[in-house]
Amino acid sequence: MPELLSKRYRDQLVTWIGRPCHFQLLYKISRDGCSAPTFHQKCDGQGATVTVLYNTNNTIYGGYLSQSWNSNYAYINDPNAFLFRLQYNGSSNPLKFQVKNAGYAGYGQSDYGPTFGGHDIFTFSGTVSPSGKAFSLNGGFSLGQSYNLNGQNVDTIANNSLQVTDLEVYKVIDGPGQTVPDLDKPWREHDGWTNETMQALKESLLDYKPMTETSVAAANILLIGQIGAGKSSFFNSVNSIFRGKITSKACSGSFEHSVTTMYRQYKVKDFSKGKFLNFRLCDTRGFEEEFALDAQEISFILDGNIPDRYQFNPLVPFTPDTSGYIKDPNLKDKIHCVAFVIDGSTVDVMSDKVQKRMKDLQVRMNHRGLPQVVFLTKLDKICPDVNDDVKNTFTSTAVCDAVEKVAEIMGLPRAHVLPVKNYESETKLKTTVDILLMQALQRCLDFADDYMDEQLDKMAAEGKNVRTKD
Ligand SMILES: Nc1nc2c(ncn2[C@@H]2O[C@H](COP(=O)(O)OP(=O)(O)OP(=O)(O)O)[C@@H](O)[C@H]2O)c(=O)[nH]1
Ligand SMILES: [Mg+2]
Repeated sequence: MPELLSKRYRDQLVTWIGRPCHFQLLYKISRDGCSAPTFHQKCDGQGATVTVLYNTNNTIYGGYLSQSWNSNYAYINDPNAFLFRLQYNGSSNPLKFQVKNAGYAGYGQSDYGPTFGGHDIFTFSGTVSPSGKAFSLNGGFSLGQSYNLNGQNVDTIANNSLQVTDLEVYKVIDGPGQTVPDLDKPWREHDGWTNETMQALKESLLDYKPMTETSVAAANILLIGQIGAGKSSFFNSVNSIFRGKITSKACSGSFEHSVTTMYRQYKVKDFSKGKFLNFRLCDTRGFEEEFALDAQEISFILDGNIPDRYQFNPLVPFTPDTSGYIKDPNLKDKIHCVAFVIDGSTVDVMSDKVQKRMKDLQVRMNHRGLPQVVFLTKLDKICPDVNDDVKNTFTSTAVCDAVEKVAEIMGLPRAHVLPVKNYESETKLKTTVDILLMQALQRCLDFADDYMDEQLDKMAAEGKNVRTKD
């Protein structure tokens, strides 16, 4: 069971403690059970310790004592003690709160978990069973009793929440320790954020061609999802990259009903080379809480029956009698990869209705063997660090959590959930934003290739000679 305290936060604690030291894990509720007797058995008499709580808001806070824990119903006198916050709502945001009543720095009682002040932080008493992955600790806060809060309060330090995924107690050992694995390392491998990476991605997309054995000139990627999720913005963003400046060809915005009412198979033109790229981004009407996209209509889109620029009409769904119906679509007309566009800032509040709607659509896609990915948008809204700099995407715990949650909801592997940040208020292109967008697109095209390959095999098995090679 891994230690959760990252290198960055260990370094911060060492700075605050003020002498070279390192940390050895003594007690961890997710490993040892959340039980006061166990805590005392493992931590009493161990000298200086640091207690760290990880709450479900992605906030990390706790306290340091230079004196040992005890089970004697006795306050611990410690002028060196301090409380701290390391991370707030997923973002690194360290603050230290020095003890003001040293005589009440900590409190040792056999039936209490770690307790600081009188009682600024009282973690739990007795035994607490986990519910799911979290523990609802049964203690309480009285922050400010024995520690100086410097204008902060229980909300800004701890979200007033003792709902934790873990609580760890580390022994503080003098002297530098062995190198700790860097937990700040990205949660997903990526190729870096340099201009060269960006150029390489651009080149590779410019060079992209669907497999030559197919008659398909351009891979079709369907953008689908709730209204306002950022489908049209995704096309605009990709288009901007190849245009060389921010453009907004597809209407985007926030309205009660879908801004996009027409099915559009957008092509992207590279202005430096004056050529079109070999993929199309197919923009659809967004679905709403009360308005379901007609599932049959989606099937027609997937199968290539619906023409470019078809005007959706919620009152009259598309049928084979609708003008423009493409009767015998072939592989080039079909969708080759589906990208669910999901607003990362609303993942936590996604209604059951919307989830069900997406599941229903997935059934149709699975039936066709269509690869599916998620473009997780509006990352800037879920993590202030990402808002500051998109470079922080793959080290942000908030983004990592959102990716995990979406993967679970959609029943897709985590690697299929691709975080992106669309251009929305920017006036200039940014290398980092370009990289994230193009990486997502590249993944989609890889999946589209796999799908086309599979279709060729299938047709070959059915006796249709479609491959020109092999
Ligand atoms: N902060 C932020 N805003 C975004 C992002 N992507 C899109 N938006 C904003 O979200 C709003 C909706 O975006 P659209 O691209 O119109 O969404 P859509 O999915 O096409 O919506 P419909 O066509 O109405 O179904 C716009 O105001 C965008 O500027 C993003 O990554 N970050
Ligand atoms: Mg739209």
